[in-house]
Amino acid sequence: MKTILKSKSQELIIDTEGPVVVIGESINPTRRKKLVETLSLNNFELAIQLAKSQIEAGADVLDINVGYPGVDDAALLPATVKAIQEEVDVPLCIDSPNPKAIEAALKVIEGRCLINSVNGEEKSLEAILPLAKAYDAAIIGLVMDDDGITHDPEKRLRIAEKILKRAIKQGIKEEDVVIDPLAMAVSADPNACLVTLETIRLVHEKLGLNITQGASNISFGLPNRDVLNMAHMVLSIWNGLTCPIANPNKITTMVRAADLIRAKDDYAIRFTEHYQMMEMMKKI
Ligand code: THG
Repeated sequence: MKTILKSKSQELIIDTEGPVVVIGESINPTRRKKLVETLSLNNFELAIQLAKSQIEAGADVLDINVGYPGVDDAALLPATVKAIQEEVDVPLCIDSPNPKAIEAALKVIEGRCLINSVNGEEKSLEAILPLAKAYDAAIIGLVMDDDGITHDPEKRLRIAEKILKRAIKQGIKEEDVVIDPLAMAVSADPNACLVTLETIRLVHEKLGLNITQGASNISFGLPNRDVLNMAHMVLSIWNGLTCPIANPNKITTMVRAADLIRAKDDYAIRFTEHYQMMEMMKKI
């Protein structure tokens, strides 16, 4: 299955049989006070700098989230998208729970983006799916619904099937639905990662869709988070994860290694190129 995203002049294919695609997470005010300060003044310098540095570190797509308390994201999200599109040429993933902000951003998107996200709740399906169709965007489907978050992988698969069915009914192609299996903190529930890994395996095997997930959610509240996140990412990739939302500085080297090991990088071209790029960056 291939999900095609586009920027101004580039086309990116997220392929369930191909190498992993990295969605850069860093343009997100979560614990980034400086980003909140600058964005609240409509100053996009830091956001643009984060965009460029993530691409240098290996990000193929950029997640754009401007959600902080009190923000008018229906105004700020499109403004941020426009500012970033003027400076970089990679596909974007617009990340907001507010359908008005999503639509405002879709109006200014150049190319073909990923909407982050719809979920299995009726109000979300009714508000977001028509936007994905109207603006020809791909869409991330979070496997939660009006009953909340289930810890049963089979039930999470059912929600993924419901989102897929409703998307197809809306006229969206199945390859444009990317599933997020939900990654919860393993400090809160010892089985949290197993539930996510089994959900990934089921969605990959039964639906064959591209799969994303936040790379750092599972380690919340624990020490040595990067190692924990990396271990979970490797296992997730083996089960069918294809486009994680992550800090590219932390994940790209591992992703290139995992691709090489899975025979998704003939003659180690991407693995070697990334290594050489990182060595060169160290010298700058
Ligand atoms: N699924 C989907 N969308 C998502 C998430 C998901 N969007 C938001 C989030 N989860 C993924 N994005 C982030 C962004 C920043 C951080 C965590 C998740 C974060 N950043 C720390 C900081 O910036 O200080 C540093 C973390 C790090 O560098 O590893 O915590 O799950 N569909």
